[in-house]
Amino acid sequence: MPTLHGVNLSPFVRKVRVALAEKSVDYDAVPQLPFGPRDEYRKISPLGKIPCWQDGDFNLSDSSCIIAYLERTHPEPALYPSDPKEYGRALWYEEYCDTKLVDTLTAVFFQRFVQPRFFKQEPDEELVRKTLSESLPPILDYLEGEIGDRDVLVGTHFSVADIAAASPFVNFAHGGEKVDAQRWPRVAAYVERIHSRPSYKAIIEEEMAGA
Ligand SMILES: N[C@@H](CCC(=O)N[C@@H](CS)C(=O)NCC(=O)O)C(=O)O
Repeated sequence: MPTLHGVNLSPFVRKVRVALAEKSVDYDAVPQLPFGPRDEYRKISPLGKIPCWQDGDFNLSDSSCIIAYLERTHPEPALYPSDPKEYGRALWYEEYCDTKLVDTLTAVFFQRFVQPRFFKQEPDEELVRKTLSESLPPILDYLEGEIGDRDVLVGTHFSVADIAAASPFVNFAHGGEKVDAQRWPRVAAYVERIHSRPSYKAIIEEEMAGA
């Protein structure tokens, strides 16, 4: 059985778990923590980061690489659009959400969830306030415009773009926040819609029970 190394709270590990659930792939989970001594782990994940996928002597790091690989090993249901432009857009949204959106939403998660639980530190509420009032609004403005009237980010089918966009909003919820539906109604409804899919719903419920 293949193995997924990582912890469920990671937005990148969650991306891979959702893709695996969508494609009904069985695997073992190894709870590899992202920080700490990792010399042994670096043998399979050279940057020391989670997630890492291991299948026999085949190892692959990085959520985007792992999901692209799974698309070839388990093509159904497709998580990438076949139209070239839609395919390009899906990759772009994945990149944008894995960087700008993750950095911003996990700043809140880190202060409110990680600091008290793992480092016995009070959250820096000034940093949270600045993130919510200054860093986040332009990102949500952008996503609000991109979603338009669609159910999903690209075309008409759920794709890797939606997996990547919805994942860090789970961390945002762990940080006690959600999208202001008055100001960003499309983003708020979109996140709720994607999180209601059976794949996401089961993973979120499991996380919330353990959180
Ligand atoms: N681009 C990578 C990012 C992975 C990543 O940054 N994972 C974090 C945990 S959420 C990590 O392992 N951090 C440890 C480190 O940066 O050394 C992916 O998509 O998998």
